[in-house]
Amino acid sequence: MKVAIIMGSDSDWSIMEPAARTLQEFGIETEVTVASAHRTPEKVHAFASGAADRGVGVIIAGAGAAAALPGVVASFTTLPVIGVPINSTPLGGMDALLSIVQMPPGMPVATMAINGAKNAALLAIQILALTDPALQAKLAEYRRQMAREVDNKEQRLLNKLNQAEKA
Ligand code: RP5
Repeated sequence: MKVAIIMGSDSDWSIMEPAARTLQEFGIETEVTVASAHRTPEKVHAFASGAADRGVGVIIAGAGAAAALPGVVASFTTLPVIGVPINSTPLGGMDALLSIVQMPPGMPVATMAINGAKNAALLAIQILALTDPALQAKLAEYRRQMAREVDNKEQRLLNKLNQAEKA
């Protein structure tokens, strides 16, 4: 199954790109769309209502400002929708975070941290992995690699502290 990434503007791409890259790392087919809940509502409707038929399993929706996009997308599909609030206004992304997280009962959007596109991709992969053992194995290896990196960071810090002590 594919993952669809939709965002409110091309100006959101620098924040959403890590999601696309992470999905690519895991070999997940991805489609990318720019559409705005307020400025191109018909396009959003067509995107979301046709997503399941296009083979999409999870939708990642990023938007800044009065970020209606993830919620509106969710209203047109029963696919899981993961929202990424984007810091693109003087309010620092709090506007988008509150817009996305405060969905009414009955219409959930799984809301990530402000600019949390990478985690959106990982959550999408975890959802797809529920029915894909090969993907589960890749996720397990990803976690092991992450743990090795933390150990390396610790080692680098300890080395630095030891050197400072000797100096
Ligand atoms: C939101 O308004 C978009 O998601 C973007 O974060 C912000 C600014 O859009 P542009 O003016 O760059 O098109 O709808």
